[in-house]
Order: sequence, then C-alpha cells, then structure tokens
Amino acid sequence: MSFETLWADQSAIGRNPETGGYTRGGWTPTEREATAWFLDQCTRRDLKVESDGIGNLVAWWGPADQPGVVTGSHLDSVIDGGAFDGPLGVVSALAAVDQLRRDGFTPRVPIGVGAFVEEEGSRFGMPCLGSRVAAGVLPADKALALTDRQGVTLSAALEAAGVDPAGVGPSPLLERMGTFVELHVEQGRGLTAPVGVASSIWPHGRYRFTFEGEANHAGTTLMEDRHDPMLTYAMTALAANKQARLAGARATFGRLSIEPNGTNAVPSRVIAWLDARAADDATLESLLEAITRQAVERAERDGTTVAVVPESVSPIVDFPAGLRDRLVGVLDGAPVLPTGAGHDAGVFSAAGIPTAMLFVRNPTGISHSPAEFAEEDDCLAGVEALAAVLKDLAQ
Ligand code: HGY
Ligand code: MN
Ligand code: MN
Ligand code: MN
Repeated sequence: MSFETLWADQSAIGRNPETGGYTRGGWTPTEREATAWFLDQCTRRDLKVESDGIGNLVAWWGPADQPGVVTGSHLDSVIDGGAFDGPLGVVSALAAVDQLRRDGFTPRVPIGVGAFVEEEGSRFGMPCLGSRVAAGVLPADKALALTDRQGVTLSAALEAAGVDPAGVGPSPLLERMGTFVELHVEQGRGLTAPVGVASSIWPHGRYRFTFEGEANHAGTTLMEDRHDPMLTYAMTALAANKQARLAGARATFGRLSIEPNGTNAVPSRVIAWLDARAADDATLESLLEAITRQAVERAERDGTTVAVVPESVSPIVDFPAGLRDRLVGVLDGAPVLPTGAGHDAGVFSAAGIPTAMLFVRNPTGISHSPAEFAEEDDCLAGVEALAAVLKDLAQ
C-alpha cells in the first residue's frame, strides 16, 4: 500500500468537514477508530502487536528476543488540530517498513512501529500522558485520577473501553526500546530542506492560574467596588505576553474556565491555563516567576486572589549528539534544529533511551490548527529518510 493511500485512509478518520480539523482526545471514539485502523495495518503486515496498560502500542517486525529500534508517534490530536501532528510519524513508520521490505531488507534487530496514547493531553490535561506513564515518570494512580472536561477519569474511560486500569503503569514496551526515532511534522518554519534532524526540545510547562473574586451584578456594581477576577486574569495575560517577548520565550493562555460564566454577572472565579516555553530551564523559571509576581501584584490591586499550580513541567531535552550526528550522516547532512514543541521522544530521551527525531518541512509553519500542512513530496522524502535511518540502525 503506498504512502499516499495509507495517508488518505488514516486522515479521513475523524476529520471535521467544516473546519478540516481533528479532535481526537485519548480514548475517545475517533481516536479509537484511528487506533483500530493502525492495528489493522499492523496485522496486514504480520507485525506482532504488543500493548501496555494505558494503551501504548508497539508492533514488531523481526526477532522478538532482543531490544530493537522503535519508530512512531501519536494518533491523538489537540482540539480541532491539524492532520499531520502525530499521525504523520505513525503512517511514515508503516510506509518505511513497507519500503524496507520492498528493498529486500531483513533487520538484524527488531524494528517496532509505535503509537502512544494522549500525547497532546487534550482530553486529560497531561501532555505525553501515555509515554510518561510508560516511562514511570507519572505514577499510575495520578494518571488514573486525571479527569476530562466532563469529569470522567482516565480510570473510568479505560473501564468503559473494557480495559482494566490495574494494568496502567511503567511499560514493558520500553524494555525492548533500544533506540527510539520519531518522525514529526515541523511545527514552525525553520526547515529549508524537506527533512531535518532535531537537536533539542525546549523546556515547557503547563500552569493552572486560579483567580478568585466576588460575583456581583454587572449593572449595579460600581466599577470601583468590584473584585473582578476577569480583570486580574486579563492583566496577567497581558503581562505574560510582555514577559515572554522580553525573554525571547513563549507564553500562551489558550484555555479558560469562567464561573458562573454569565453575561450579566461579574465572575466569581476564572481558571486560566498557561502554556509556557523557553530555550532553557533558567529562562522558563524566571519567566514564570515574573508572570506570577505580576499576577499577585495585580490581584492585590483588584481585591482578588490568585493561586498558581504547575500541572506539568518538562526540562530541556538535548538529544544525544552521537545518534543525532549519525542520522545527519545517513541523511547526507540534513539540517539540525531545536523545537519548541513537546514530544513522546522527549519523554523517552529523558528516560535514558537513545532517541532522535526527524522533522518534515511544514511550509505554513502552523501547527495545532487545521492549517497545519506538509507537501506530499516532503512527506515522501520523510519516509525515505526514516527508512534509511531504520536500515542504518537495524542492520
Ligand atoms: O504541545 C506540544 O508541544 C506538542 O505538540 N504536543
Ligand atoms: Mn502537538
Ligand atoms: Mn505531536
Ligand atoms: Mn437582575
């Protein structure tokens, strides 16, 4: 089956005809449909599928008696996300195996094709949920207690799918992950060639800001008498934007919860989630300090309060230079660049697994949006590159 056919089949799953976007939260029907598609493709290729308690999957080609090279990514998406972020890595992995088989290659060590659950954290709020649990960096009980926006816990979602939550925990899949290579669509516009190699992943964190004030009547409460958490939030968002620009970093408030969320009432509470990233750990830390400080100062002025809880913070990931340079060599000098986006590869690298990433050029530079794009020729170049890298690592 050609890459084009694989891609057309996979990207038809759950595509919103109005927006062209995808909303595939972990363990939701469309994400399960994409996972079923993946499993069917593995079966068609006689790949031996192994899964772990939270639903990460690795499908193996070659001898099952030793660690091997795993390549893959994720099939879930952000809310109304693009087609490529995640699925391109999974589909390219299948296509690369097809290509190596067509070329008559027989791996000396097994090659695994992986799909890891809830990488975006768009349902349960924890980025790289599946890989973090697999790597043992997120305890199973904490993961199982995570809830989605309807209050459904991961534990209940698994049970509803007929999966025993007791199986969730550090994953046996990682025992055989000798090397991990993730192909991913570029998120930003740095590539001048179809394929690049990642040098590092920026530190990134998610922080929950809870602003508390005093609910009151929108029409009768004098402006000077208000304790309006929406105002404190708005000034904090402005401060975050300014501080990020000053630090050459990134700060985004993309998600809000407003109580009681009425048009004619001053809110009592505003919960805002900050996604912050910077080129190094120290800059991220000082950025958060500056934003938090300004939020507290503003709250004092407004007669409101603010509490900040870090929900997940990931330090910088520098991919091992030896493996990185080996890929650059295999790809005849592919460009090397950092990324501000988090990935399962970052979790596996931090867990001590030799890890590398390939990026496929995105001419729009846009991601986490239906406008995310990669040219077919560049995607095919990505499959070629991945096949060459897998051959080099598994021969
Ligand atoms: O959010 C991220 O950085 C990644 O795309 N999951
Ligand atoms: Mn993403
Ligand atoms: Mn991704
Ligand atoms: Mn009234």
